[in-house]
Parts: sequence; structure tokens; C-alpha cells
Amino acid sequence: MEQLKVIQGDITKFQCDAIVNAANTTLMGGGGVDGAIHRAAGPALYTACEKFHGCPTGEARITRGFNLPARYIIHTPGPIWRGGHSGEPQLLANSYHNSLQLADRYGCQTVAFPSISTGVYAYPLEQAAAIAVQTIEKFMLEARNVREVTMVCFDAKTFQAYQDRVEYRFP
Ligand code: AR6
Repeated sequence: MEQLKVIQGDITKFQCDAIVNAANTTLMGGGGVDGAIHRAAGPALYTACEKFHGCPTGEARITRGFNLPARYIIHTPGPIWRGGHSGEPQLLANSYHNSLQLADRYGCQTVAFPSISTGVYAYPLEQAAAIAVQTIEKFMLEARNVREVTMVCFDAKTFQAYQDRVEYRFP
């Protein structure tokens, strides 16, 4: 399906209306993709994030993109994997859904996601990919502005997992 693309690359360099950040509940930066986004966007992003006073897991907040090519950054804390019986699947779906809803409300047509929760937060990759693809596809049926979503995967293993999932659903 052409509305959902999977590529391998660095999301901080990706040109689109909004990129999503796999943040933590403080929204005050961290390692992984969060650290990379803060470094690339510049210190004004930290100042903008401070004003939110954090964000609950699965919810989303929006800032400008500052020095990034993207116009907006949508920050969402995904769930920490605790074995799968602590509501992790629903929380992960919420992160994708709420991020897309915010992008749509801000008139974004193109949105890029990293693989939320599958790094430091240790969500099993195949399970996370299934939830991401399903949630994005479902959202696209009701989207008013968003027309293209790209999964920007940092490493080959992550790229393969999302690619397999998309092909599995749309051979
Ligand atoms: N572009 C795209 N993807 C990236 C990039 C990049 N530049 N850098 C890393 N990734 P993680 P999480 C991939 O750990 O699991 C932070 O400290 C990475 O290879 O960044 O949601 C936050 O502050 C992996 O596939 O996010 C939180 O405390 C994916 O992004 C915590 O980590 C997600 O890995 C969130 O953990």
C-alpha cells in the first residue's frame, strides 16, 4: 500500500511535515532517537518541551521542528516493555494513533515515525511492527490531511521487520 512506506535511514534528516519522536514521559530528552532529534533540532527544542511539564505514556505533544527539515516534531512516550501484560500493546497503539491525530489536526500531509519502544524500551520488534502497521492503516481510513506515512528505520533488522509486516498485509 503506497500510503505507508518503509525506509532505512536517519529520521532527523527526513523531509516531511512532521516527524515523531520516541520520547520519555519527562519530554526532556534522552538517548536513542530522542537524543538525536534534540541534537539536530537545537537547544530551542528543550525550551519548548519544558513548557509541557511531561506527557503520559501513549499521549502526544507537538512542537516546531526548529533546525530540522521537518516543520513539526510530535513527541510521544511509548510503553516500556514489562512482559506484555501491563497494557503495552494498547499503549503502543495509542502512541501511533495520538501522534497521527495531532499531525492531522495540524494539517500535516506527510508524517515519519521511528520504531517506537523497540530500542531502550525493549518492545519485541515483530510485535511492535504489527501494532504500528495496523494502527497506521486504520488511521488512514479516517485521516483528513495525512496522506503518506513513512517508517524510518535506523538499522537493517528494524527495516526488515516493518517491511515484512507491510508485505504480509499487502502482498
Ligand atoms: N533515526 C531513526 N531511528 C533511530 C535513530 C534515528 N536517528 N536513532 C535511533 N533510532 P529508542 P525507545 C531507532 O531507544 O525504545 C530514549 O532515551 C533505534 O535504533 O530511541 O522508544 C528516550 O528518551 C530504535 O529502532 O526509543 C526514552 O527514554 C528506535 O529508534 C527511551 O529512549 C527506538 O529506539 C525510549 O525508548
